[in-house]
Amino acid sequence: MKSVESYLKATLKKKKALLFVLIDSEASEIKSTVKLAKDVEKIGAAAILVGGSSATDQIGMAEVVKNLKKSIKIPIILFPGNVTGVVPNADAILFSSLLNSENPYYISQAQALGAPNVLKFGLEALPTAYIVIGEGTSAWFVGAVRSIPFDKANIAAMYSLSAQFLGMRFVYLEAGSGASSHVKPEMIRAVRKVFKGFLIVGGGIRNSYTAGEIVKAGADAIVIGTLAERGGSKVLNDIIKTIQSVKK
Ligand code: 1GP
Repeated sequence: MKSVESYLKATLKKKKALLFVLIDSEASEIKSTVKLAKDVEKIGAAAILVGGSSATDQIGMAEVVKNLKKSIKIPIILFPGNVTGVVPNADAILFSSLLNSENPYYISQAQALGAPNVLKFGLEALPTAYIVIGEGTSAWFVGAVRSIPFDKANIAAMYSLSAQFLGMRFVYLEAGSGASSHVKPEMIRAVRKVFKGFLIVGGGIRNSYTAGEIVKAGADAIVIGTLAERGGSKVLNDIIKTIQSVKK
């Protein structure tokens, strides 16, 4: 694999939209985690994200990533909620700044503390603006987020434009894992108008209709965690089919 970023771009060109499956390394045993990753690779997921805002067991996460690496070919991309989310053997990391945090630790300090290990472990850094929408989720709470209301599309667009001007090549619009509401198509459309890079949308996506609407609005990749963990492989199958047949 040349680089994860070029793989993602090339795969996006071919498939029109990508599915990333989020694995919480603390949610289940290694055996079932590996099985889940193999299953979603088979149905066409483009990458596995490992991490989340409340995954803090670095040793456990390193073990999960090591085992995943032996079992699947699609890239393993770290999705850290803190410096503890930087572990060896993954292919890349969403090197993210939580742009709408009220705590500078999540905007630039954790990044500074984590950067030496990103280098040491040879992880490809994908510069990402992480923007949290809505309230009440772990990402919102842990990240000390000043959340953007779901209906304030223009504010999300402003943050995304600033991400572009800051040179970030990825934006991740996050409603939060298990969120009762997903990011609305109107907001995605507003962001898509101004942000030219790779647009990831996740949180609260539970069916193929929603996934299709999110991709139609301009998302390049959607992230599914909770549904995959609960074993929704038929729904995941439908989601992949739907997002890859959507006309943007
Ligand atoms: C959370 O966007 C991801 O970081 C996935 O969310 O668990 O709601 O699918 P769900």
